[in-house]
Order: sequence, then structure tokens, then C-alpha cells
Amino acid sequence: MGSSQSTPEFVTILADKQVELGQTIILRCEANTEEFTAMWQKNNQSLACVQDKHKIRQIGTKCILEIVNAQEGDEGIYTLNLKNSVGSVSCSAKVTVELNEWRTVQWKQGPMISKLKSFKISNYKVRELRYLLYGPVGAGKSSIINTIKTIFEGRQFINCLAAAESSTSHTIYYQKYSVAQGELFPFAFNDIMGIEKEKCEGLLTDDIISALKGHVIEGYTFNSKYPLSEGNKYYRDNPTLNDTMHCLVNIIPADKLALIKDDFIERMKAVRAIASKMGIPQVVFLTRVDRACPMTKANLRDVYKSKKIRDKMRECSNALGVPTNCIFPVCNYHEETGMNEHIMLDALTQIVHWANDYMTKRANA
Ligand SMILES: Nc1nc2c(ncn2[C@@H]2O[C@H](COP(=O)(O)OP(=O)(O)OP(=O)(O)O)[C@@H](O)[C@H]2O)c(=O)[nH]1
Ligand SMILES: [Mg+2]
Repeated sequence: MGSSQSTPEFVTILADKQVELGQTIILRCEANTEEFTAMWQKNNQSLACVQDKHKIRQIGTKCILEIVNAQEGDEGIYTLNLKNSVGSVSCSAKVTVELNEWRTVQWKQGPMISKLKSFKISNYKVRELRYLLYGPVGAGKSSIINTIKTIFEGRQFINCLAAAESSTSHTIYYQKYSVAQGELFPFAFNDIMGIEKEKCEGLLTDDIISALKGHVIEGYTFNSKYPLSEGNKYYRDNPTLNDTMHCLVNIIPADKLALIKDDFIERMKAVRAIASKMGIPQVVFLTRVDRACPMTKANLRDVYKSKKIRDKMRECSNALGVPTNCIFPVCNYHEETGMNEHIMLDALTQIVHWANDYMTKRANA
């Protein structure tokens, strides 16, 4: 009379798993009875078992799911449901598959700095390769200069005032920042007023183009209503190769990519189109990666293993039309992150060559 069966219960539950690409994922748990039917699900759908990939086993009260050769597509929430005639019970676990490093970096700071310091610009008349940093307000333009100067000059540099979070541009003067330690390093940066969110005011596209061409003289205060024009004392009529920019560096905050996309991308694209016409190399520095990815924040060396950052780079590439090999995730010096030279040095090592190639082409034109 009646059944002695009761709803199955878990004695041990599934544990979250983090594995490396290619490893075997083993999910296991144990019930208090053998009398149940087990059903595995992935992301709330019945698990579609693939031969030689998924192995489902039940050994007495134990349930095991093995997934061999872990790939990104194997990530998800796995649920095991145990059911008998009386009732059912389920438990879930998250599976994460770590990527291999998708960009290799030389993690030795000393040789990277020496190489950059001894880099010879191919035209002796050009003292520094010039980089124009351009991007939305608060993207981290000033912080990039501070970080670079701190790395190369060996002390924390804060002259290039980095702003507290705000929606209006903190940098309003056009300034050149050289880098020197005894002698000059072969690169200099111009930090320009950001593009502002509200009413899309801020730096006019015409001014950015003038800056790229070397017409803007340092000390000029940008005016969001009127572009700099000939006749102004800050307008350089005949810029030389020392005045023109040799590389456009678009600065995009990784943690705010979704927010800026609609508002600014069209403007940035317009500037890019003109820079392309001029043949100027263009790259993207994806800043604030520590804010966009907790794994990267915990260890900046994991930046090139982070799926979040890789996806941000793809998103950025699609939005701006810049190939991903020209996008560099960087992290600026910040009280939360401390110093983080390697990824910045890696980015610089790449872009000095591209700027030098452009300058050489211009010199020979
Ligand atoms: N956590 C973190 N914070 C950053 C990073 N880069 C910049 N910040 C912070 O973001 C804020 C804005 O940085 P700025 O360097 O002033 O940005 P900007 O692009 O020069 O801004 P405007 O001159 O106003 O256009 C500051 O509070 C910085 O400390 C980064 O890589 N990580
Ligand atoms: Mg600034």
C-alpha cells in the first residue's frame, strides 16, 4: 500500500567550473537515491549531446557529465534535473572556458623601454613622431599622457590634468607633451579637448583636421562654436613635417563603449575618413579596461585572455571600421590600478613604426 519513494535530494551539488581551452570539463553531483531519471540542460534547453564530445554517466547515486575538448561554445549554465514519480529537484553550475592569450606581449619592461628610447626616426629633420589623441570627454586622453610620462620619466606625472568624472571637457588648451629622460624620446602627444556628450558640442571636426595638418599652434583655446581659421595668431600657415601629426589615436573608454556609440561614432568616422585620405595611420586605444573587465582589473596581464575585452575590441572595430590589430587595450595609471606599463609599452612599440612609415612617405612625396 502506497509508495515509500520520496522526491530525490542532492547530497552534493554541481560546482562551477573554469577550465582552459581544450581541457575536459567534468560536472558531477550525488543524489540520496538511485531511483530517478536524470536530465541535463544547458542554458535552460535540453542538452544536445554530441558524440565524442558529451559523455553522460550515472554510477549508482552519482551523476556525471563530461565535456571533452572545451571550447568557447561550451560555456553556459548547466543544470541537472532529477525526477521520479513523486517529484523533481535540480541544481546548476556555471562553466567558463578561459581563452589562450590572443595577443602575445613581451612582458619585459626594460628591453621595451630601451627599444623605444633608441628608436631612430628615419628623417633626421623630424625630432619627434607626433600623435594626436582624440576621443570623447573623460575617455582618458590626459591620463594616457600622464601614464606615458610616468613610465618613461620614472616619476608619477600629473601635469596633464586628468579630470574627475564629468560631461564637459576638462582639457581645453592645445598642448604638446614631449617625453624626455635626459634626451628626448622620439614621440610627442597632443591632448585635445574632448567631444562633449551634451548637444554634441566640443571640439569641432574642422579643428581636429587643422590639428592633424599641423595648423594649430600650441596654446590655442578651442572654441566649440567657431573653428580656428587663417589669420588667427594660433593658425600656422605653413606647417612642416615637425608640426603635422603622424598618427591619429582615437581614445575610446572600454567601459562606456555602448554609451558613446550612437552619439559620437559618426563624428569620429568623419575624422577618420579625412585622416585616411591624408594617409595618416589610425589606431584606437581602448582605455579603462580595468573598469570593463573584473578579470583584467584583478590582473592586468590577463587583458589578452579576456573575452570581455576581446568582444569590446570587436565591437569597437565594427563601430569605427578600424581593424582589431590596430586596437590596443590600455590601462592608465589610476589609484585603483597602480602602474601598468606593459600593455601601454606594447601599444607604443607598435605605433612608433606606423607613425614613422607615414612620416617617411610624406617626406619622400
Ligand atoms: N580606472 C581607470 N580610470 C581611468 C583610466 N583612464 C582614465 N581614467 C579616469 O577617467 C577620468 C577621465 O580621464 P581623463 O584623462 O581626464 O580624460 P580626458 O579624455 O582627458 O577628458 P577631457 O580632457 O575632459 O576630454 C579620470 O578620473 C581618470 O582618472 C583607466 O584606464 N582606468
Ligand atoms: Mg583631458
